[in-house]
Amino acid sequence: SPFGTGSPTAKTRRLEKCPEIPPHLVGPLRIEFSEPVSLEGIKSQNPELRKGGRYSPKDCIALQKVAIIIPFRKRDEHLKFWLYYLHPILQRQQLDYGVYVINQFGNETFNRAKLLNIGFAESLKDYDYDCFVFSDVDLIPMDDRNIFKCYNQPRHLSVSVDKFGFRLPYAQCFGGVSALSKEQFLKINGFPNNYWGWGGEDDDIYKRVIFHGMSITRPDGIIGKYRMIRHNRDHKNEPNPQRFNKIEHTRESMDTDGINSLTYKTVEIEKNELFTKITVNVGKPA
Ligand code: UDH
Ligand code: NGS
Repeated sequence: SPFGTGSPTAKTRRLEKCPEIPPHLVGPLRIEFSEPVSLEGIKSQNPELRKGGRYSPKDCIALQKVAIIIPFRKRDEHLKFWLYYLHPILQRQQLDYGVYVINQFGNETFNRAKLLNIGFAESLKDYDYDCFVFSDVDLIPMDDRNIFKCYNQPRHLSVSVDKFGFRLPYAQCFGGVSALSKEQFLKINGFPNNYWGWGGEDDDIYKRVIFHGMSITRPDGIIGKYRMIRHNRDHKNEPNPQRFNKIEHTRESMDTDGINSLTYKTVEIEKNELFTKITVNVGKPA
């Protein structure tokens, strides 16, 4: 060979796929919220991030391209803790990832599931993601073996949260943090767009998954430990009185209400150093 027989140099070596089990995971993590964290500090601790909160491992080809979607409005303190803890974890997990904060514009009633649909649609304009992890801004994993990737079935990641005494509150629980591949997400027609206010949208998503012949996977209760940042109920996210009635009708509504009926107006896209912030007008309850 004209290149000699020695080991290839860094330049000519072709990258191999990352290992199935990321080698630098540490397991249980100490998570606390007593000391505030600063964006400047997080930036200097994560020098390998690219604009918009993007990362890919430099020594191997990531197994999955993951968009992390966070529904958001006026939770900047929580977001700082999320970025502080999650960026290092996601890098140890050797993911090719991007962080998308979907910020609801204005003061109308909050709509978590619609924001998640928008995150799916907007992140795909950025990159060819194959996996979507949907995470509340106030939930931090306590073990980095809880990998933010997709599995052969939709996955629930936040299985034992401190606020529930580290137990799953109910078997069908799919709220908090969940992961669906692009294919799984499209199969269920995404998430419902018309759950305004708190509650029920996660149960609707669970039913969509089951009604499409899939099931939920979860990590065990040790690896699936989470801490929630304590907070009071937000303004304009009161419990939705219609939620019980709506989840009774998922089967009839799921094929017409979802990613195929999503409408919204993009107000602003900001590519920050630690995340991409997309401010959207989702409208208001009909
Ligand atoms: N969210 C926002 N801003 C809002 C409302 C919701 O960013 O104004 C997002 C955020 O990512 C949050 C998620 O939507 O984590 C879910 O909303 P939530 O945190 O309000 O839901 P949760 O069930 O709390 O965690 C409900 C109120 C609990 C009050 C307890 C008082 N002791
Ligand atoms: C159920 C809600 C879910 C919610 C879960 C946990 O009752 O949306 O409680 O809530 N479903 C309905 O209300 C129909 S929590 O204790 O985290 O506030 O996610």
